[in-house]
Amino acid sequence: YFDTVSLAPADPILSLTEAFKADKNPEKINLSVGVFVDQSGVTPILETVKEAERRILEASTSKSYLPMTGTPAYASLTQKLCFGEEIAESLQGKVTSLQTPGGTGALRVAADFIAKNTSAQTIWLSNPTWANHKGIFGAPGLKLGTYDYFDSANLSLDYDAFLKSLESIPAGDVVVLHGCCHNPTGVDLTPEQWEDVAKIAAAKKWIPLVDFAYQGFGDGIVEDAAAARIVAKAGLPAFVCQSFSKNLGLYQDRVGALHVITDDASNLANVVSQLKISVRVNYSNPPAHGGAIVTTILSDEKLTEQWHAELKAMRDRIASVRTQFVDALKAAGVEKDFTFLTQQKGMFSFTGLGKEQATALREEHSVYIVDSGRINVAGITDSNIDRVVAAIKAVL
Ligand code: PLP
Ligand code: TYF
Repeated sequence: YFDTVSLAPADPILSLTEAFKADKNPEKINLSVGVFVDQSGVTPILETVKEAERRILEASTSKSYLPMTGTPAYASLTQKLCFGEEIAESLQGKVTSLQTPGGTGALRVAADFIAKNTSAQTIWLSNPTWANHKGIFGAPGLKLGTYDYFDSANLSLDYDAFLKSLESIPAGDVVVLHGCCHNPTGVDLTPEQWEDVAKIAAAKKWIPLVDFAYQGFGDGIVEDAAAARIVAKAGLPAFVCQSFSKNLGLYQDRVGALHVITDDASNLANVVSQLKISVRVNYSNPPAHGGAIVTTILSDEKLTEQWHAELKAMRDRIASVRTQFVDALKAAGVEKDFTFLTQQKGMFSFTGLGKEQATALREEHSVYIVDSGRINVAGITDSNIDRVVAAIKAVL
C-alpha cells in the first residue's frame, strides 16, 4: 500500500542538528538551529517559568479541554504584550486572538484562513526567509511570491528594492513580514521604515502578516514590537503571529498566539467563526500548559518583571557575543570585515559564507552552520569561540 510513497527531503535546518548529534568529534559546535543557549551551552528553563509552573501545579484542578481559541485571559494578556496597553485597548471589537501551538500553529491557522476565506491570490515572502514559511503557506495551496529584502553583496538591507517590491504587490494579497530579528539574515527595519511599509500597505491595499517570533531578542520588548504596533495603529487589517518559544524558552511547550485585526468591526464574528474551523480540523484546541505559564507570568507584576530581567540577560548575551566574535575574528587576522554582525539583531546572522564553506566547516571542523551561511550567534560561547574563529579562518 505504501509503495507510492516517495522519500521527502529533510528539513534543511533540523536535519543539521541530527547530523550534529551523530558527529563523534567531542569538540563539535552547533550553530545551526535557532535555539538560545547560555554561556555554558545549555538551553535553560527560565526561573520565572519554573516559578509559574510551581504555582500551576499547586492550583490546577482539571485537564479538561481548553476552548478552541484558548482562554480569554491569554488572549487579552498576549494582546497587551504584543501591541502595548493603549493600542490593545483601541483594537477592542476589531481584534481576535487565539492561543495556538507555537508560532508555527499561528502561521498555519492564518494560512488556512487566508486560503479559504480571502481574495488573496499570492502570499509574498521575504527573500530570503525562514524555510518553513514556504511549507506552511504552501500547505493549503496558496501561491507563493517573494519580495526583495536582502542585499547579499553588501550583507545589508536593500531598502530601495524592498520598497519597490512592496509597491508592486496587488491589492488583497498577503505579505509576510518578520516583526523583528529577521530569520535568517538578522537584518531589521527601523521604526521609520516600518512607517513607510504601513503607508504602502494602506495605499496598495495588501495585508500585512507580521511573524513575530523573537520579541525581546533584538532591542527590547517594546522596541521589537514596532512593526506589530505600527501596523495596528495604522488601522490596517492584519495578522500577527506571536511565539513564546524563544523569549520564554518554551520551545517544547508549543505556545503562541494568532492576532487577527479587521478594519471593520462588523466582520469580526465571521472571522472568528472561520478561524475556529481551521483550529478544529487541525488540532481541535490548543495544548494548555504553555498558555497557563504565559498567563501566570503576564498576570503577575513581579513575575513579569523577573521575566523581563531574564529576557534582557538573553538579549545582552547575544549582543555581547556579536561584539566578541567580531573582535576575535579581527584578532585572529581574518581579513574579511565582519563588523556588520554587530548591526544585526537577534540570534541569526548571514555570515556571507557560502554552501561550500558551510560544508567544509561541518565536514572538516565539526562546526555546523546552515548552507545559506546563517549562524546562530547564541551558539558561540567562551569555550568554543576560538575554535569557531579558527575554523572560519581556515575555510575563508
Ligand atoms: N517564525 C520564525 C521566523 C521562526 O524563526 C520560528 C522559529 O522558530 C517560528 C516562526 C515558529 O516558532 P515556534 O513554532 O517554535 O513558536
Ligand atoms: O530557524 C530556526 O532555526 C528556528 C528553529 O522546521 C526551527 O526557527 C527550524 C526549523 C524548523 C522549525 C524550527
